[in-house]
Amino acid sequence: MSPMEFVDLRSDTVTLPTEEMLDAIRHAKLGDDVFGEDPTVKSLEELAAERMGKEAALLVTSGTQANLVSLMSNAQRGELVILESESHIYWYEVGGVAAIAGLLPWTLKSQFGAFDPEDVEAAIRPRNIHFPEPALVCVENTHNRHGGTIVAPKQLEAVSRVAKAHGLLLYMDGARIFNAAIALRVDVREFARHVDNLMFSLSKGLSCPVGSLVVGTAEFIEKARKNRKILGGGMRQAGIIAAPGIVALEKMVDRLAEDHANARFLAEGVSKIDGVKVDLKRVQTNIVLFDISSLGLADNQFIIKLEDKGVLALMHGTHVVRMVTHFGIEREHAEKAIAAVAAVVDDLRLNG
Ligand code: TLP
Repeated sequence: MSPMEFVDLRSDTVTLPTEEMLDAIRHAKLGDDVFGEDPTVKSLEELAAERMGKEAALLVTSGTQANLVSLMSNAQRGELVILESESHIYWYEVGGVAAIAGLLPWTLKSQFGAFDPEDVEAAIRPRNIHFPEPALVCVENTHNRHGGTIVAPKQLEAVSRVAKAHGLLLYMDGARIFNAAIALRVDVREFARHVDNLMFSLSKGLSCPVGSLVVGTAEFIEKARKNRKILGGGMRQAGIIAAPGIVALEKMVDRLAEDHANARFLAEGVSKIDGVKVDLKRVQTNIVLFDISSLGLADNQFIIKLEDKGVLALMHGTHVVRMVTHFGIEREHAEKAIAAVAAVVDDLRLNG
């Protein structure tokens, strides 16, 4: 919960560290991680690699840095990267894919985040003097802009088959991959095994203050470590970031199921309100999107009115509101959010 007793549903990034995380920070054994001497960072990286069934991992400052480091480590400047047209990398990462990694983004539409393998096949043009070299395919799981939707292991496998057949690598922005694993009740390795490398965030549903992990082969992580350094992401006593990450992997993964149950409750409640449309099929994890186009409000007007009722949310495009459940949001807060949406809609009706 944020200060002032707002029900803060803007993002799972607003989560605060648990007492156990704060204790772990206080007692972490530290060293200079640029010299490879921080034992807590090493433990977290080993744990992350083991959880994903990969050889090695690298702690980075943010999800955006994780994606950028991974793009740089998976492809050479001037090469082509296939991105999902609503992906976080394409929409929200300041164009780092082009500006810094120097890659040509080639976007494809998808069904809730899952590419049709035939579309991927068609996008990979034959080697030709006129064409950029295709290097990489990226998937996002869960998919943020589609509403926290899951790309199932089978769907990943189908894309992986096409990528492999053409000598391309497959990378997953798995910022919320543990949400996908918990929702489908499968080991997270079931997702990770179909991609060459991936990242996941500590600072979202897992409640850590800072950090993401890039995970893959030892060779890839060595390149990623160097690319992290060129981006200024080499950290010194980073054990204070890693310590809560270890707590998160051990204690905060299973509870994501509560966030999903609360998101479902919230979505069903909001879907009963006249004038608000929710696509319940998309509510698969901790994100709820609802369409308010019939209310005829411009820009942030709905969000401002919700805030007056003590609930914080974000606009997601012009007529879609996003609410995200997370640690600290209980059933009663979801109830309060439903009541607030209903009250805003009622006020609008009364005041024309
Ligand atoms: N997403 C944030 C905002 O940037 C929109 C959020 O509130 O959802 N990949 C995915 C799939 C993400 O959702 C995000 C963050 C990132 C990468 C970037 O992570 P950070 O914010 O740590 O750089």
